[in-house]
Amino acid sequence: MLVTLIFGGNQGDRKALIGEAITEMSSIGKIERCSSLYETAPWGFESSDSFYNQIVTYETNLHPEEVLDKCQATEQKLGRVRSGTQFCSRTMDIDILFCDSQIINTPRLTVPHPRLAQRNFVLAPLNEIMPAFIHPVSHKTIATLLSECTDTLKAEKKF
Ligand code: A4P
Ligand code: MG
Repeated sequence: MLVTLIFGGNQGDRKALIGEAITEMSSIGKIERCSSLYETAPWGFESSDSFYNQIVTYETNLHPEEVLDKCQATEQKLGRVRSGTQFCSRTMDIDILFCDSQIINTPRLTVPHPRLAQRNFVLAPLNEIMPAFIHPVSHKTIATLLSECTDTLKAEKKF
């Protein structure tokens, strides 16, 4: 299965933490593609600390819920503190965007990620590495979703 992950954080050494998380997650399988690192203002909440985000695809033999377990263990390892509020500052958030073209709705997992089409910080790096990929629910390409996205926060390519 090709799993697409987004890494993000707005606290601590953002670039180093994302690098560590990407390496840690390579225990699930081989890295296939990697976007640039993007900087974006916080989406959905107020903070002066901007986010870095990066998207990586891995070829893995694990099941989606096992990938989620590894994402959550890696967040913990890199100092994530769960505050209980939905959109908040954090050292590391790892979300699953896609698992091949599967549609998953379980108590723990919604794939494709339900808010990805509303966010430039997801669509800009996705468009860099897989513009022609077809979203399995909306049946639109990433390039189309980006062109239709009304998010006003600019995702700036940094590295
Ligand atoms: N969960 C369900 N589906 C998934 C999935 N596809 N991937 C469940 C990962 N987790 C999934 O997540 C809460 C629960 O979602 C998990 O227990 C898991 O079972 P969480 O990581 O504990 O909480 P969260 O990340 O704070 O919440 P959520 O709803 O994932 O927030 P978002 O939507 O990820 O938003 N602005 C910028 N610029 N960049 C960012 O990266 N991130 C957020 C977080 C807000 N604003 C941002 C950014
Ligand atoms: Mg999350």
